[in-house]
Amino acid sequence: MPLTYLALGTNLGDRSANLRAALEALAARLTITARSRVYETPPWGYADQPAFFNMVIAARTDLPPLALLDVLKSLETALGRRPSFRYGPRQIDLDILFYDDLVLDQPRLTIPHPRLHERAFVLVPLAEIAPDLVHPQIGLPVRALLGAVSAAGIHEVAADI
Ligand code: A4P
Ligand code: MG
Repeated sequence: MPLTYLALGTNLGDRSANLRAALEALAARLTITARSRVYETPPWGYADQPAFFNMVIAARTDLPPLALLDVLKSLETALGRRPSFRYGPRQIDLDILFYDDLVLDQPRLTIPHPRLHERAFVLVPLAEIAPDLVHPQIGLPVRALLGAVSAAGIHEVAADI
């Protein structure tokens, strides 16, 4: 079964509860094989919003990529996400980082996630569970991608999930 890596992010409401609910819903649809710890991270892209909780999971799935995206989008809605603006605050954000070593560029879905290598809030938790995973387009392992960004302000939290 294909192995996918997903990023979870939340900065509205009870952030631990949001992650807990997301993990429970994801576990009902996918086989989670690894999960990172939870990190509190300063907002990236649009600064005037609360800090995020971020984490990354690895999961096995039978769902092809677009069907997986549909599942994630419907989970976001079911978990209470309301429309916001680009890079703005959200109850829960579920992004596909990798899907095996697939490279895909479609209007609705780009894999690997096009901004993951710029984002310490993704690379810190990803490096915890997959430091040697090689980015199929960039050709570098996650630990090297992490070495090229600043992880300032990111710290692990003892989230109750
Ligand atoms: N889409 C394309 N590729 C993908 C992919 N690999 N995974 C499309 C998921 N979705 C993908 O996403 C918009 C559309 O992107 C989707 O409908 C899908 O068809 P969205 O989640 O609805 O909108 P968005 O999240 O506001 O836009 P975007 O550009 O995805 O924002 P990001 O990149 O998710 O950034 N700072 C910290 N510290 N932590 C965070 O988690 N998150 C964001 C959101 C900004 N700043 C942050 C964080
Ligand atoms: Mg998103």
